[in-house]
Amino acid sequence: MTKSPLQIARAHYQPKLPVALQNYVSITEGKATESVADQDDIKKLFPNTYGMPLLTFEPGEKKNYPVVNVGVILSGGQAPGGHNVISGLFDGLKKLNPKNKLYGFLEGPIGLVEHKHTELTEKVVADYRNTGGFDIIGSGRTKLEEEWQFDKGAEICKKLGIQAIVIIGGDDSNTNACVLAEYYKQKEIEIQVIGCPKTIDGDLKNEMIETSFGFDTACKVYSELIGNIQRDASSAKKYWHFIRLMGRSASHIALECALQSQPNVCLISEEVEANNQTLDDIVNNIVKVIVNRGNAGLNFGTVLIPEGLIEFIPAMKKLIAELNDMLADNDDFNAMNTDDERREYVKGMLTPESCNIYRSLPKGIAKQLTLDRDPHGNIQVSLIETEKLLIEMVGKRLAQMKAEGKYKGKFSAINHFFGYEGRCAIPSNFDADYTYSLGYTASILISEGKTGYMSSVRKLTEPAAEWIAGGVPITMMMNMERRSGKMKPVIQKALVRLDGEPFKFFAKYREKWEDAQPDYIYPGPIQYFGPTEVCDQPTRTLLLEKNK
Ligand code: FBP
Repeated sequence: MTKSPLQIARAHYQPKLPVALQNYVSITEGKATESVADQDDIKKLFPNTYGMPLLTFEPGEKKNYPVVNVGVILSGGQAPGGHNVISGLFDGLKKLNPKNKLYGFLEGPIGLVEHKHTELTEKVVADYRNTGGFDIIGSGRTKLEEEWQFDKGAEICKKLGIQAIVIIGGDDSNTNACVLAEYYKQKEIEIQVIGCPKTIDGDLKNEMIETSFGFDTACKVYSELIGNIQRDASSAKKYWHFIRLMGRSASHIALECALQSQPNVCLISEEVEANNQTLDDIVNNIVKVIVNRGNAGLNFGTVLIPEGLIEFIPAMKKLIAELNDMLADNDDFNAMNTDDERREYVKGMLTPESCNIYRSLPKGIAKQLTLDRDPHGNIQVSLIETEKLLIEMVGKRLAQMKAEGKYKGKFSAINHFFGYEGRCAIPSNFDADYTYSLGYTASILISEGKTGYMSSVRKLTEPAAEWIAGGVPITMMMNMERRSGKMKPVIQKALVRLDGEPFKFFAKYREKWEDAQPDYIYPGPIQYFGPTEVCDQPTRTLLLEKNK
């Protein structure tokens, strides 16, 4: 494989580890835990893995661990650092017992079910250290939820002598990891299951999981691009850039990018919902900023849009919920041949209120709302082009104002969608170190015989040596939610908190950023080598959350 000079240099980067992981570990057990909500239901559904204690690692004495074979799965969307979770897991396992073996299941959870696997040796892992992507074993979105799938998984584990599986995934994949751990325990099948918090969306976080990996790098990549666009906009002075950012339901990515680049407008879905805003309200707010800037002769600017926005406009949310229930396993709908046929069917099934909204949407957007759900029953918001919808609506409103003599400026807009550009970037030092530590932590949880835990590394705004590693029972993060028309136990998604410090900081300064004189920041590309204040900074979100 031909490599760039940066790739070659990065291959030699030695990720920083917390002190407790630098040698042998002793484990401190905390108190019994409870789920974040719906305790009775969750306890009933997870009788064998509910209530386990929090685990904290501290430096300890050398121990002799029995040999263990482990299988690892990358699940869901790519996130920078996945390869380093595997490197950390591999190095940890080899250190704890050189006879330990690591297998990778290929193309996501389906690899476990369909028995597609490969052994991950030092030679294989070496090529992927500190690199972006999930290509070492591939990823996929197959949902692991049926007992026959668990049994197929147990079959291949038995064949390969695998006693533990590590699932690297987001909230849904870790929910499934917990269900799998519970099932194997209940059936007395000796396979442990450990989860690892991955997702660029940043919505898998709580008291014990400060951030999911990949969020740092992805936001830095998008912020660089936004900064570059802002510099172009203020040079050419002729375009408004409407930039939709990945992040699924949560607006963490949009908010973090706003903190890093200071755009003229950034919408936060959670605020839209809290203020019961309509699509018209959102359009009016954007128009107000464009008119103010236009009146000052500044016919350019940036608008950041979280990709999940549409789901948070209350009336749209109701429409989407009705569509989700209607389209779950709907063979009639799936068998229809034309868009018109599907449109008529949908209109006939919706409540009158939702039907009116559905009819008012441009046909393209209405169709995007009915595209296939992902295997977890979520609408695929990455496929809904909200930025184009907003450009169209804002453009119409401004044209009307112009015709009425209320606006004299110009409006020319360009749409962007940033998502895939950042998901496989070379991990920042933060993500490279964090993921390596998460993988290493998983190797210890396994060797200590734990199951149903998520690997956790905390105190992340401190230097890596001071980070605290350990394990969090996955049941602790769960609550009951409606999915595909049924109540299910799932890990609670962390949305942007309007009373949280990152949002409060943004809300304090955003009017200034709207102003005639832009206060843009141009963050530039991620730096891997150089002064620590340039190379090792975590996200602004994390720093503000920790009052730094
Ligand atoms: P995960 O939740 O699996 O980490 O995926 C995150 C994400 O990048 C979202 O931001 C985005 O909506 C989605 O994946 C896109 O999915 P796909 O990769 O299937 O197009």
